[in-house]
Amino acid sequence: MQGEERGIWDIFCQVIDNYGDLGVSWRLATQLARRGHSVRLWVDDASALSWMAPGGCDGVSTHGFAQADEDFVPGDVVIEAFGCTVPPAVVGAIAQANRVRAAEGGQGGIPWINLEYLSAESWVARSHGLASPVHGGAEAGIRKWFFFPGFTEDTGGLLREPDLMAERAGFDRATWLAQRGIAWHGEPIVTLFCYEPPHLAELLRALARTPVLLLVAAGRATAAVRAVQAGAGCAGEAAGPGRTVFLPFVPQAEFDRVLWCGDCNFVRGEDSLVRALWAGAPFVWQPYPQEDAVLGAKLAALLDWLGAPESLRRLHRVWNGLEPGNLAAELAPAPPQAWRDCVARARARALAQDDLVSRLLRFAAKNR
Ligand code: TRH
Repeated sequence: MQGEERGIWDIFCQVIDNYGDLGVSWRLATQLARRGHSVRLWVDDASALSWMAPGGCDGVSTHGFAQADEDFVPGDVVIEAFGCTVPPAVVGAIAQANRVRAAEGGQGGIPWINLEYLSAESWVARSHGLASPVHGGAEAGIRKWFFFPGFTEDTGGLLREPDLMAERAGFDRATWLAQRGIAWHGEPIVTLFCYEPPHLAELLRALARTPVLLLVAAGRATAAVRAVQAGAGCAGEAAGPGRTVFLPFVPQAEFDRVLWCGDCNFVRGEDSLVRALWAGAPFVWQPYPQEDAVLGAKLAALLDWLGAPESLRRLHRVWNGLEPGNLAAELAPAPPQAWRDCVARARARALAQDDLVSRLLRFAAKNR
Protein backbone atom coordinates (compact mmCIF):
# COMPACT_ATOMS: atom_id res chain seq x y z
CA MET A 1 0.00 0.00 0.00
CA GLN A 2 1.69 3.22 -1.15
CA GLY A 3 0.41 6.78 -0.62
CA GLU A 4 -3.25 6.87 -1.58
CA GLU A 5 -3.26 3.22 -2.68
CA ARG A 6 -6.34 1.50 -1.19
CA GLY A 7 -5.94 -1.03 1.58
CA ILE A 8 -7.64 -3.03 4.31
CA TRP A 9 -7.70 -1.34 7.71
CA ASP A 10 -8.47 -3.10 10.99
CA ILE A 11 -9.64 -0.78 13.75
CA PHE A 12 -9.90 -2.23 17.27
CA CYS A 13 -12.03 -0.43 19.84
CA GLN A 14 -13.21 -1.29 23.34
CA VAL A 15 -16.08 0.65 24.82
CA ILE A 16 -14.99 1.79 28.29
CA ASP A 17 -17.98 3.96 29.07
CA ASN A 18 -19.86 6.73 27.28
CA TYR A 19 -19.70 6.99 23.49
CA GLY A 20 -16.45 8.72 22.59
CA ASP A 21 -14.26 5.71 21.89
CA LEU A 22 -16.80 4.20 19.55
CA GLY A 23 -17.77 7.59 18.15
CA VAL A 24 -14.21 8.43 17.12
CA SER A 25 -13.55 4.90 15.81
CA TRP A 26 -16.72 5.00 13.71
CA ARG A 27 -15.89 8.43 12.28
CA LEU A 28 -12.42 7.25 11.39
CA ALA A 29 -13.77 4.05 9.82
CA THR A 30 -16.31 5.87 7.64
CA GLN A 31 -13.84 8.52 6.51
CA LEU A 32 -11.32 5.87 5.46
CA ALA A 33 -14.08 3.98 3.64
CA ARG A 34 -15.18 7.13 1.81
CA ARG A 35 -11.63 7.44 0.51
CA GLY A 36 -11.88 3.97 -0.97
CA HIS A 37 -10.35 1.86 1.80
CA SER A 38 -11.90 -1.28 3.18
CA VAL A 39 -12.40 -1.10 6.94
CA ARG A 40 -13.08 -3.81 9.48
CA LEU A 41 -14.19 -2.28 12.78
CA TRP A 42 -13.66 -4.72 15.63
CA VAL A 43 -15.56 -3.64 18.72
CA ASP A 44 -16.38 -5.41 21.97
CA ASP A 45 -19.77 -3.69 22.31
CA ALA A 46 -21.31 -2.29 19.13
CA SER A 47 -24.73 -1.60 20.67
CA ALA A 48 -24.46 2.23 20.44
CA LEU A 49 -24.03 1.97 16.66
CA SER A 50 -27.77 1.17 16.46
CA TRP A 51 -28.47 4.90 16.99
CA MET A 52 -25.10 6.45 16.14
CA ALA A 53 -24.91 4.87 12.70
CA PRO A 54 -28.20 3.10 11.96
CA GLY A 55 -27.57 2.95 8.21
CA GLY A 56 -24.02 1.60 8.51
CA CYS A 57 -21.56 2.70 5.84
CA ASP A 58 -20.43 1.13 2.56
CA GLY A 59 -16.91 -0.18 2.94
CA VAL A 60 -17.12 -0.64 6.74
CA SER A 61 -17.93 -4.01 8.29
CA THR A 62 -18.39 -4.41 12.04
CA HIS A 63 -17.20 -7.45 13.97
CA GLY A 64 -17.08 -8.61 17.56
CA PHE A 65 -13.81 -9.29 19.38
CA ALA A 66 -14.66 -12.98 19.69
CA GLN A 67 -14.74 -13.23 15.89
CA ALA A 68 -11.20 -11.82 15.70
CA ASP A 69 -10.04 -14.56 18.02
CA GLU A 70 -11.44 -17.18 15.68
CA ASP A 71 -10.46 -16.31 12.13
CA PHE A 72 -8.35 -13.15 11.82
CA VAL A 73 -6.46 -12.71 8.55
CA PRO A 74 -4.23 -9.59 8.66
CA GLY A 75 -5.05 -6.60 6.46
CA ASP A 76 -2.72 -3.70 5.64
CA VAL A 77 -2.87 -1.43 8.69
CA VAL A 78 -3.95 -1.96 12.32
CA ILE A 79 -5.39 0.80 14.49
CA GLU A 80 -5.45 0.15 18.22
CA ALA A 81 -7.86 2.80 19.42
CA PHE A 82 -7.22 4.32 22.85
CA GLY A 83 -4.98 1.61 24.26
CA CYS A 84 -7.56 -1.16 23.97
CA THR A 85 -6.56 -4.78 24.44
CA VAL A 86 -6.37 -6.33 21.00
CA PRO A 87 -7.36 -10.02 20.93
CA PRO A 88 -4.31 -12.33 21.26
CA ALA A 89 -5.05 -14.12 17.99
CA VAL A 90 -4.70 -10.81 16.15
CA VAL A 91 -1.38 -10.04 17.84
CA GLY A 92 -0.15 -13.51 16.89
CA ALA A 93 -1.33 -13.29 13.27
CA ILE A 94 0.27 -9.90 12.65
CA ALA A 95 3.53 -10.78 14.35
CA GLN A 96 3.66 -13.94 12.26
CA ALA A 97 2.91 -12.11 8.98
CA ASN A 98 5.72 -9.62 9.72
CA ARG A 99 8.17 -12.37 10.63
CA VAL A 100 7.40 -14.24 7.41
CA ARG A 101 7.92 -11.08 5.39
CA ALA A 102 11.27 -10.42 7.14
CA ALA A 103 12.38 -14.03 6.60
CA GLU A 104 11.67 -13.63 2.88
CA GLY A 105 13.87 -10.55 2.82
CA GLY A 106 10.94 -8.09 2.61
CA GLN A 107 11.13 -4.61 4.11
CA GLY A 108 8.71 -3.16 6.66
CA GLY A 109 5.53 -4.91 7.69
CA ILE A 110 2.00 -4.15 8.81
CA PRO A 111 1.96 -0.80 10.62
CA TRP A 112 0.24 -0.97 14.00
CA ILE A 113 -0.87 2.48 15.04
CA ASN A 114 -1.89 3.38 18.59
CA LEU A 115 -4.51 6.06 18.11
CA GLU A 116 -4.47 8.09 21.32
CA TYR A 117 -6.83 10.52 23.06
CA LEU A 118 -7.05 14.14 21.96
CA SER A 119 -5.36 16.86 23.94
CA ALA A 120 -4.01 20.34 23.22
CA GLU A 121 -1.17 19.91 25.72
CA SER A 122 2.36 20.59 24.45
CA TRP A 123 3.67 17.07 25.15
CA VAL A 124 1.35 15.76 22.43
CA ALA A 125 3.51 17.14 19.61
CA ARG A 126 6.61 15.62 21.23
CA SER A 127 5.00 12.18 21.50
CA HIS A 128 3.15 12.09 18.18
CA GLY A 129 4.70 9.69 15.69
CA LEU A 130 7.13 8.05 18.11
CA ALA A 131 7.68 4.32 17.88
CA SER A 132 5.95 2.47 20.69
CA PRO A 133 8.08 -0.12 22.45
CA VAL A 134 7.29 -3.71 21.54
CA HIS A 135 8.23 -6.42 23.96
CA GLY A 136 9.31 -9.82 22.69
CA GLY A 137 7.15 -12.88 23.15
CA ALA A 138 3.86 -12.81 21.29
CA GLU A 139 4.56 -9.27 20.06
CA ALA A 140 7.95 -10.05 18.53
CA GLY A 141 7.89 -8.74 14.96
CA ILE A 142 5.15 -6.19 15.54
CA ARG A 143 5.89 -2.55 14.59
CA LYS A 144 3.96 0.04 16.59
CA TRP A 145 3.69 3.82 16.56
CA PHE A 146 1.85 6.43 18.59
CA PHE A 147 -0.51 8.67 16.69
CA PHE A 148 -1.82 11.63 18.69
CA PRO A 149 -4.71 13.71 17.37
CA GLY A 150 -4.14 17.37 18.07
CA PHE A 151 -4.71 20.99 17.19
CA THR A 152 -1.41 21.87 15.51
CA GLU A 153 0.53 20.90 12.38
CA ASP A 154 3.01 18.79 14.36
CA THR A 155 0.31 16.43 15.71
CA GLY A 156 -2.12 13.97 14.11
CA GLY A 157 -4.77 16.65 13.53
CA LEU A 158 -8.54 16.52 13.90
CA LEU A 159 -11.17 14.36 12.22
CA ARG A 160 -13.04 16.39 9.59
CA GLU A 161 -15.08 15.10 6.67
CA PRO A 162 -14.09 16.72 3.35
CA ASP A 163 -17.62 18.05 2.72
CA LEU A 164 -18.38 19.09 6.30
CA MET A 165 -17.93 22.82 6.03
CA ALA A 166 -19.95 23.06 2.81
CA GLU A 167 -22.80 21.24 4.54
CA ARG A 168 -22.43 23.46 7.58
CA ALA A 169 -22.62 26.56 5.40
CA GLY A 170 -25.82 25.35 3.71
CA PHE A 171 -27.56 24.43 6.97
CA ASP A 172 -30.82 26.15 7.87
CA ARG A 173 -31.70 25.60 11.51
CA ALA A 174 -35.29 26.87 11.27
CA THR A 175 -36.09 24.22 8.66
CA TRP A 176 -34.19 21.50 10.50
CA LEU A 177 -35.95 22.21 13.80
CA ALA A 178 -39.38 22.42 12.15
CA GLN A 179 -38.80 19.08 10.41
CA ARG A 180 -38.15 17.54 13.83
CA GLY A 181 -41.22 19.09 15.38
CA ILE A 182 -39.20 21.38 17.68
CA ALA A 183 -40.97 24.73 18.12
CA TRP A 184 -38.56 27.64 17.77
CA HIS A 185 -39.42 31.33 17.76
CA GLY A 186 -36.02 32.77 16.96
CA GLU A 187 -34.77 32.84 20.55
CA PRO A 188 -31.11 31.92 21.31
CA ILE A 189 -30.45 28.18 21.33
CA VAL A 190 -28.18 26.45 23.82
CA THR A 191 -27.31 22.77 23.47
CA LEU A 192 -26.22 20.63 26.40
CA PHE A 193 -24.12 17.46 26.22
CA CYS A 194 -22.45 17.00 29.61
CA TYR A 195 -21.67 14.59 32.45
CA GLU A 196 -22.85 15.76 35.89
CA PRO A 197 -21.27 19.23 36.19
CA PRO A 198 -21.44 20.72 39.70
CA HIS A 199 -23.15 23.92 38.55
CA LEU A 200 -25.81 22.34 36.37
CA ALA A 201 -28.68 23.51 38.58
CA GLU A 202 -27.39 27.09 38.36
CA LEU A 203 -27.14 26.87 34.58
CA LEU A 204 -30.69 25.57 34.29
CA ARG A 205 -32.03 28.30 36.57
CA ALA A 206 -30.17 30.99 34.60
CA LEU A 207 -31.43 29.67 31.26
CA ALA A 208 -34.99 29.30 32.51
CA ARG A 209 -35.05 33.01 33.40
CA THR A 210 -34.41 34.12 29.80
CA PRO A 211 -36.15 33.21 26.56
CA VAL A 212 -33.69 30.50 25.54
CA LEU A 213 -34.36 27.14 23.88
CA LEU A 214 -32.28 24.48 25.59
CA LEU A 215 -31.70 21.27 23.62
CA VAL A 216 -30.53 18.48 25.91
CA ALA A 217 -28.73 15.45 24.46
CA ALA A 218 -29.91 11.95 25.35
CA GLY A 219 -28.22 9.79 27.99
CA ARG A 220 -26.26 11.20 30.93
CA ALA A 221 -27.05 14.84 30.09
CA THR A 222 -30.78 14.16 30.07
CA ALA A 223 -30.53 12.12 33.29
CA ALA A 224 -28.55 14.91 34.96
CA VAL A 225 -31.05 17.61 33.94
CA ARG A 226 -33.99 15.49 35.02
CA ALA A 227 -32.34 14.84 38.38
CA VAL A 228 -31.90 18.59 38.95
CA GLN A 229 -35.49 19.24 37.93
CA ALA A 230 -36.78 16.50 40.20
CA GLY A 231 -34.71 17.92 43.07
CA ALA A 232 -36.08 21.41 42.42
CA GLY A 233 -39.61 20.03 42.40
CA CYS A 234 -40.42 21.66 39.06
CA ALA A 235 -40.29 20.67 35.42
CA GLY A 236 -37.92 23.52 34.54
CA GLU A 237 -40.21 25.17 32.04
CA ALA A 238 -42.56 26.34 34.76
CA ALA A 239 -39.77 28.48 36.22
CA GLY A 240 -39.52 31.06 33.41
CA PRO A 241 -39.67 31.81 29.68
CA GLY A 242 -36.78 29.42 28.84
CA ARG A 243 -37.83 26.10 27.32
CA THR A 244 -36.14 22.73 27.50
CA VAL A 245 -36.39 20.02 24.85
CA PHE A 246 -34.98 16.55 25.52
CA LEU A 247 -33.60 14.98 22.38
CA PRO A 248 -33.56 11.27 21.58
CA PHE A 249 -30.28 9.57 20.65
CA VAL A 250 -29.60 10.66 17.09
CA PRO A 251 -27.14 9.48 14.41
CA GLN A 252 -23.73 11.17 14.36
CA ALA A 253 -24.55 13.36 11.37
CA GLU A 254 -27.71 14.55 13.14
CA PHE A 255 -25.73 15.23 16.30
CA ASP A 256 -23.57 17.62 14.25
CA ARG A 257 -26.73 19.41 13.20
CA VAL A 258 -27.88 19.73 16.79
CA LEU A 259 -24.63 21.63 17.43
CA TRP A 260 -25.13 23.68 14.25
CA CYS A 261 -28.40 24.91 15.82
CA GLY A 262 -26.65 26.18 18.93
CA ASP A 263 -25.67 29.78 19.66
CA CYS A 264 -23.70 28.22 22.48
CA ASN A 265 -22.85 24.52 22.80
CA PHE A 266 -21.98 22.75 26.03
CA VAL A 267 -19.97 19.68 25.00
CA ARG A 268 -17.96 17.00 26.71
CA GLY A 269 -15.25 14.40 26.19
CA GLU A 270 -13.47 14.35 22.90
CA ASP A 271 -15.48 13.93 19.75
CA SER A 272 -18.20 16.49 20.54
CA LEU A 273 -15.48 19.03 21.39
CA VAL A 274 -14.14 18.78 17.84
CA ARG A 275 -17.65 18.89 16.41
CA ALA A 276 -18.35 22.05 18.43
CA LEU A 277 -15.23 23.62 16.94
CA TRP A 278 -16.43 22.82 13.42
CA ALA A 279 -19.92 24.09 14.34
CA GLY A 280 -18.22 27.41 14.97
CA ALA A 281 -20.41 28.85 17.76
CA PRO A 282 -18.96 29.54 21.23
CA PHE A 283 -18.75 26.34 23.26
CA VAL A 284 -18.11 25.32 26.84
CA TRP A 285 -16.18 22.11 27.28
CA GLN A 286 -16.39 19.55 30.06
CA PRO A 287 -13.42 17.18 29.72
CA TYR A 288 -13.91 13.55 30.70
CA PRO A 289 -13.85 13.52 34.54
CA GLN A 290 -10.34 12.99 35.85
CA GLU A 291 -8.40 14.19 38.84
CA ASP A 292 -8.50 18.02 39.05
CA ALA A 293 -4.84 18.62 38.16
CA VAL A 294 -5.05 16.47 35.00
CA LEU A 295 -8.38 17.93 33.97
CA GLY A 296 -7.18 21.47 34.70
CA ALA A 297 -4.06 21.06 32.55
CA LYS A 298 -6.08 19.64 29.67
CA LEU A 299 -8.62 22.42 29.90
CA ALA A 300 -6.01 25.20 30.19
CA ALA A 301 -4.16 23.86 27.14
CA LEU A 302 -7.32 23.94 25.05
CA LEU A 303 -8.21 27.44 26.24
CA ASP A 304 -4.66 28.61 25.40
CA TRP A 305 -4.91 27.14 21.92
CA LEU A 306 -8.31 28.79 21.49
CA GLY A 307 -6.90 32.13 22.65
CA ALA A 308 -9.94 32.32 24.94
CA PRO A 309 -10.70 35.62 26.64
CA GLU A 310 -10.61 35.60 30.45
CA SER A 311 -14.41 35.53 30.77
CA LEU A 312 -14.60 32.31 28.74
CA ARG A 313 -11.75 30.79 30.73
CA ARG A 314 -13.49 31.62 34.00
CA LEU A 315 -16.75 30.09 32.81
CA HIS A 316 -14.88 26.89 31.92
CA ARG A 317 -13.18 26.70 35.29
CA VAL A 318 -16.42 27.26 37.17
CA TRP A 319 -18.38 24.82 34.96
CA ASN A 320 -15.76 22.17 35.62
CA GLY A 321 -15.71 22.77 39.38
CA LEU A 322 -12.08 23.95 39.31
CA GLU A 323 -12.87 27.29 40.88
CA PRO A 324 -15.80 28.63 42.89
CA GLY A 325 -18.02 31.11 41.13
CA ASN A 326 -21.46 32.07 40.11
CA LEU A 327 -22.19 30.49 36.80
CA ALA A 328 -25.20 32.69 36.18
CA ALA A 329 -23.00 35.79 36.46
CA GLU A 330 -20.61 34.41 33.84
CA LEU A 331 -23.42 33.73 31.39
CA ALA A 332 -24.78 36.69 29.49
CA PRO A 333 -28.10 36.19 27.66
CA ALA A 334 -26.12 35.79 24.43
CA PRO A 335 -22.45 34.81 24.11
CA PRO A 336 -20.27 37.95 23.94
CA GLN A 337 -18.71 38.90 20.61
CA ALA A 338 -15.23 38.16 22.03
CA TRP A 339 -16.19 34.49 22.48
CA ARG A 340 -17.57 34.28 18.96
CA ASP A 341 -14.43 35.90 17.55
CA CYS A 342 -12.06 33.59 19.39
CA VAL A 343 -13.88 30.43 18.26
CA ALA A 344 -14.07 31.74 14.68
CA ARG A 345 -10.32 32.43 14.64
CA ALA A 346 -9.50 29.03 16.17
CA ARG A 347 -11.71 27.25 13.67
CA ALA A 348 -10.03 29.07 10.80
CA ARG A 349 -6.61 28.00 12.13
CA ALA A 350 -7.76 24.37 12.35
CA LEU A 351 -9.38 24.46 8.90
CA ALA A 352 -6.13 25.67 7.36
CA GLN A 353 -4.54 22.36 8.38
CA ASP A 354 -4.89 18.87 6.97
CA ASP A 355 -7.48 16.67 8.63
CA LEU A 356 -6.56 13.60 10.71
CA VAL A 357 -7.33 11.01 8.03
CA SER A 358 -5.08 12.70 5.47
CA ARG A 359 -2.24 12.71 8.00
CA LEU A 360 -2.93 9.12 9.05
CA LEU A 361 -2.85 7.87 5.45
CA ARG A 362 0.54 9.52 4.90
CA PHE A 363 1.80 8.18 8.22
CA ALA A 364 0.73 4.61 7.49
CA ALA A 365 2.22 4.70 3.98
CA LYS A 366 5.54 6.01 5.33
CA ASN A 367 5.75 3.33 7.99
CA ARG A 368 4.98 0.26 5.94
O1 TRH B 1 -19.55 10.17 25.20
P1 TRH B 1 -18.35 10.93 25.58
O2 TRH B 1 -18.34 11.45 26.95
O3 TRH B 1 -17.08 10.05 25.33
C1 TRH B 1 -16.00 9.97 26.23
C2 TRH B 1 -14.82 10.80 25.77
O4 TRH B 1 -14.45 10.57 24.44
C3 TRH B 1 -13.63 10.53 26.64
O5 TRH B 1 -12.50 11.23 26.13
C4 TRH B 1 -13.36 9.06 26.69
O6 TRH B 1 -12.31 8.83 27.54
C5 TRH B 1 -14.60 8.35 27.20
O7 TRH B 1 -15.66 8.61 26.33
C6 TRH B 1 -14.41 6.85 27.31
O8 TRH B 1 -18.18 12.22 24.62
P2 TRH B 1 -17.69 12.36 23.10
O9 TRH B 1 -16.25 12.06 22.99
O10 TRH B 1 -18.13 13.68 22.64
O11 TRH B 1 -18.47 11.23 22.31
C7 TRH B 1 -19.84 11.25 22.09
C8 TRH B 1 -20.15 10.59 20.76
O12 TRH B 1 -21.52 10.23 20.71
C9 TRH B 1 -19.87 11.47 19.57
O13 TRH B 1 -19.32 10.72 18.51
C10 TRH B 1 -21.25 11.97 19.18
C11 TRH B 1 -22.09 10.77 19.53
N1 TRH B 1 -23.51 11.04 19.76
C12 TRH B 1 -24.39 10.85 18.72
O14 TRH B 1 -23.97 10.48 17.61
N2 TRH B 1 -25.72 11.04 18.94
C13 TRH B 1 -26.23 11.43 20.14
O15 TRH B 1 -27.46 11.59 20.26
C14 TRH B 1 -25.31 11.64 21.20
C15 TRH B 1 -25.84 12.09 22.54
C16 TRH B 1 -23.96 11.44 20.99
